[in-house]
Amino acid sequence: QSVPTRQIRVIGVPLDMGASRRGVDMGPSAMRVAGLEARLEALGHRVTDGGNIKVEVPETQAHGAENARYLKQIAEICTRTADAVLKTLEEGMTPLVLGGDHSIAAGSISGVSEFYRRRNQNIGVVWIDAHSDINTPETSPSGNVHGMPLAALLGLGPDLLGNIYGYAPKILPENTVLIGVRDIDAAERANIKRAGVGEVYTMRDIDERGMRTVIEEALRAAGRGTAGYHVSLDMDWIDPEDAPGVGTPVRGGATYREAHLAMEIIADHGRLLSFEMVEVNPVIDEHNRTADLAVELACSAFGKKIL
Ligand code: 4U7
Ligand code: MN
Ligand code: MN
Ligand code: MN
Repeated sequence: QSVPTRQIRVIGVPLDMGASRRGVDMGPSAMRVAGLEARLEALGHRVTDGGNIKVEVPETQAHGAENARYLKQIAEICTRTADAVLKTLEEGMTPLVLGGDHSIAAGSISGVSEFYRRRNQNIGVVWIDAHSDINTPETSPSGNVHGMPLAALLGLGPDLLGNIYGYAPKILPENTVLIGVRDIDAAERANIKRAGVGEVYTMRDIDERGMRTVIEEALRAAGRGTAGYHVSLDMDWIDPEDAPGVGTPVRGGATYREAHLAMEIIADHGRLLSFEMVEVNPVIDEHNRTADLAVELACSAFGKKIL
């Protein structure tokens, strides 16, 4: 089958300091073991692995303030990630970022945003997740930074994470869409309003209106007036039946086919600027099947067709 050929660079970010449950630092390895590079190359893409971003071992670090543990270290790792993503785009390649906990999105999206800012363009963000990840240190019930990246990118804070390259916000609320949410904290609801996030599609919206309608509408909002969009895929979006190996499982997620359909439609639209998959936790996975599903979904997002 022929899909538009891309040059893809894989960037691993083996970080788990943003989560309280350990193990998502092994996510990049699990997805590589599941055959990520070869399976994308089988579609006709040219894939190179850029290796992993340097991440300190948490046992060697002091976690700092309880309302945002490891924030300083995470901000540094996100800055390195942003630089790697920016460089990848400058070299004409599509970044494929492997997490790691979801705090890494503050880095990857800063890199994409900076590349297009230098060209006077904005980007959209398609955030696919059971959670809305829009807590600040002030509102977070856990102090886990992986619940904060969207707040940082939209300029609500924490500043250390939101101010990579010295400015905030990185993304516009009207071009930011949430898909698949089903577990939102009370304060996050207020933050979604305060930030003015364009469109939020809950699992109920997917149930009632169908995945096709929801994803088409979401992509339209993310793509309106932008260079295109970054897709941030938290594997806990998918139902734990099909994706048991995630840090924060929540019942009632997307089915196997709904997830593939969303990725297939993303590929059809052809406006994907960069892609990332996060929160795969091999410690609680079953024979690597969550990582394998992540690789399958990446293949669909990069143009794999059934027929
Ligand atoms: B993930 C939570 F309180 N909202 O802030 C929080 F429910 O990247 C969960 O989406 C965050 O997996 C989940 O800790 C972060 C909690
Ligand atoms: Mn290769
Ligand atoms: Mn998340
Ligand atoms: Mn999540």
